[in-house]
Amino acid sequence: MDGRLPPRLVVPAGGIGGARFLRGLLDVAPPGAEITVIGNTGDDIWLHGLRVCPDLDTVMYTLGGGISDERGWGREDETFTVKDELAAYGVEPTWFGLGDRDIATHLVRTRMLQAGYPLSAVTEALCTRWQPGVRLLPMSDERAETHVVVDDPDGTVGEDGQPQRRALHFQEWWVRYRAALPAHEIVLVGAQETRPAPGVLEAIAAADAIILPPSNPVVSIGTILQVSGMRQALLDSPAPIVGVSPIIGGRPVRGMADACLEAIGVETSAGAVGAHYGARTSGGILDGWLVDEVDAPVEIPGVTVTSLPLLMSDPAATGRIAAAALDLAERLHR
Ligand code: FO1
Repeated sequence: MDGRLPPRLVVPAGGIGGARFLRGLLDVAPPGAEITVIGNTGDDIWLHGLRVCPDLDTVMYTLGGGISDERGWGREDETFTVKDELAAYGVEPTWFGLGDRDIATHLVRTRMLQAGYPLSAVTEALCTRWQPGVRLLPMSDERAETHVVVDDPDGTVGEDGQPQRRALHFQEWWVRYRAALPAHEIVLVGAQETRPAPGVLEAIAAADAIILPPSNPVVSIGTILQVSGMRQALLDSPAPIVGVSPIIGGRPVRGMADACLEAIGVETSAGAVGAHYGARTSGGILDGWLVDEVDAPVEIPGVTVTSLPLLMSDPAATGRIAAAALDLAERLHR
């Protein structure tokens, strides 16, 4: 990173996988490194009058020490009394795990949004408490939500005898239906109205390295790339862009990225996801790509591919993966 220490790192990130990777990156980054996280907000949802931002909260809680490690989302030592009371009233939706401690975050966020603060200011305020050790920016202050087009789960059939299609909010598809309903299309509703949040473009332009963590390539990284101007800003950045495969041995490590990749016609493999992101030299966004040894060798023209164990089985393993990503970025620094 042309000797300018401490390095400025930019990490577009989704939820659980991205947050876990960031914990390792913070462990191994040179002292004083400035890490800016561009958080996915396509998963955000209005629930019971509260604005819930799952991926921003997962990064904030994970790095701030409040995450439930066994769930990977929401708070540790959590209770779901309010959720149960809402269900007792027969108030839908009942399928989303709204925790009592977590609700405080949504109340603060909702009140600030309704007072006119942009999501970026809300996120900064919430992070004052959690001190995540990174600058957490939403990808955009404008609202854009991921919806998934499926055959109506109620089995409704149209006049033409074909299953009726419906757009479900991503959370309903992901949480209620466990992404088990085949997705005909995944759409970021409102993408055209989005702009990168304040500070995002500046961070990308000033970056020494941009790291794509093993987040969901479709509904997390893919969503962030749909924010107007985001992809171009990454391409214009002088920083090398290095990605970490979220797929090991043909399977996602967590979550259901395979259901998402199937929806966009991309094979669930480290090579196919790397090729999907594409080489920056041919209009894609990658200079480097880390794959697990079980998937090696992976050839992507224009992309430097290295292999190492990619299972983030514990903080030490995650640190090694993050260090390998930084090393590759160092080697690729133009
Ligand atoms: N994921 C689930 O699988 N079940 C849940 O009930 C659930 C609740 C939840 C509440 C708050 C939050 O911030 C995240 C929550 N998640 C839940 C995870 C979330 O749906 C996904 O992590 C992201 O949206 C995808 O990365």
